[in-house]
Amino acid sequence: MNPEDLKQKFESAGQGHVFEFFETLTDSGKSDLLGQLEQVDLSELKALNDELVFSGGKRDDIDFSKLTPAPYKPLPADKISDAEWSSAKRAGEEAIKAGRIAAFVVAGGQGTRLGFNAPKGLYKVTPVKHKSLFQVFAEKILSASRKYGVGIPWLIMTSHINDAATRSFFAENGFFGLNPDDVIFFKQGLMPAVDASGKIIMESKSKIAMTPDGHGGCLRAMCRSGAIGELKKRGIDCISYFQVDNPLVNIIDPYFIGFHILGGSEMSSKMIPKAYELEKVGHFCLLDGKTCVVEYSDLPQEYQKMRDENGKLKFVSGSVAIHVLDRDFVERLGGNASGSAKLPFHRADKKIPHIGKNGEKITPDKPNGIKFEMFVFDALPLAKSPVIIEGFRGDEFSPVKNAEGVDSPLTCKNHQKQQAARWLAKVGCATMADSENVPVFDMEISPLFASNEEDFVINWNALPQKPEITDGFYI
Ligand code: UD2
Repeated sequence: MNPEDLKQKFESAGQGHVFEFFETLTDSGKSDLLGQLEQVDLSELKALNDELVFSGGKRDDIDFSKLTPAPYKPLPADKISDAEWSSAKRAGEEAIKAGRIAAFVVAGGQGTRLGFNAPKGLYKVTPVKHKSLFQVFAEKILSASRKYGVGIPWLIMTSHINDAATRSFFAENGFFGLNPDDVIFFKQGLMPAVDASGKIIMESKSKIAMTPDGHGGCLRAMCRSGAIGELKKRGIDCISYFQVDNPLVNIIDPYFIGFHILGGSEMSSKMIPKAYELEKVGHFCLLDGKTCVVEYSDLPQEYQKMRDENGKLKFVSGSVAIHVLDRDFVERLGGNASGSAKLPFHRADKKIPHIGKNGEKITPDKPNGIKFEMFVFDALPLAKSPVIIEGFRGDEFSPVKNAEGVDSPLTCKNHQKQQAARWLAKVGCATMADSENVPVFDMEISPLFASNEEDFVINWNALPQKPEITDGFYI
């Protein structure tokens, strides 16, 4: 677009200040700024300002008293002998073998909260071999691909901050044995950040402040980037979604995929009973007959702590960000089809570096700006027949989020050791544990040996000679 027209457009939208330093810029500065401005959807921004900035942006649209817990399929005592769970497994395995499944990780974040200044997926998490999160996921996918004799593409959503470093990491590590053609990277979208009066923040004279559009941005990024088209070409119709911070995730889970398919669901989720009242996870609820997730930060504490008549937590279903999404559903929500519902945005108040009146750089020490993010779980109320199944925490969820305390590298390492000890106990190998029930030995089971308990038992029993279990045990 011609610069004058663009300027006119921004002025009419009350955002003309982005051109304040335009005449002082070099030719390349001018073209950088114009290129950025062309990407901004001013009518979307106006709607977001009206809804989230001028109104304060609180979720007062929810009538919490109308919330009820969402129904889910509880875990049976034994999945293998349960008729419903085993028929789901059969359906899931059929779909995997038929090449209908892709894995998908949202990995736009950095490891900043861990004091690790790189893409979070590079963070080393395993107890013995110190494998990175990405290596663990790659090996889980490779192991499923070998087991079912089928290629399983892996979509990786990066952000403008970590895309190059993520791609180099995979290249330097030979894609951890995966076929590079099956690893599909794409970048998530960006949204302009605004100040309290809804004005776009200038990061420098030639740059507006743009921030990632949240993990919910993956729906439109999958469409824009061509990743969805690639899946279609390969005959894939189910996408197994997970977060980069959870090495315990069971990425290719035939039970989960089977329940999704048999339930005719467009989006399915795993629930894990909350470990404690105020655990920082979303809550699966029903609101006006629709399944939804209400984030811990939106749900008043009295509801997070509420007990039923048996003294059990009423809103017990924790959302741990593990979903299966239908490809057509992603395309409907993330594509350009007019008339189809889109994900809502949420507001997050952040410290955003910017320039002052004379173009000087300012690094704020308290939140000065507002970023707009979408959350993937907001797709649930828009999905046909959503299915929720219970997962077992010890085999599904131990995120690495904080440098210390809960959800830290130490708790995650301990959970991996406990998982290994549990699986070993199933084959009759006892291991010693401390008073907190954490194995005293460091031990690690490679996903390439087995990435779930059932496979572990089969593969262990098939070993002609069983290895000795000592400190540093690795199989
Ligand atoms: C998320 C969920 C929470 C619970 C918890 C489980 C939200 C708002 N909350 O909390 O309900 O399920 O996870 O661990 O999601 N990401 C991107 N791009 C973005 C933002 C995030 O790729 O713009 C990725 C990020 O790399 C990570 C995931 O999304 O894999 C979760 O992001 P987070 O760490 O901000 O979410 P958290 O821990 O607040």
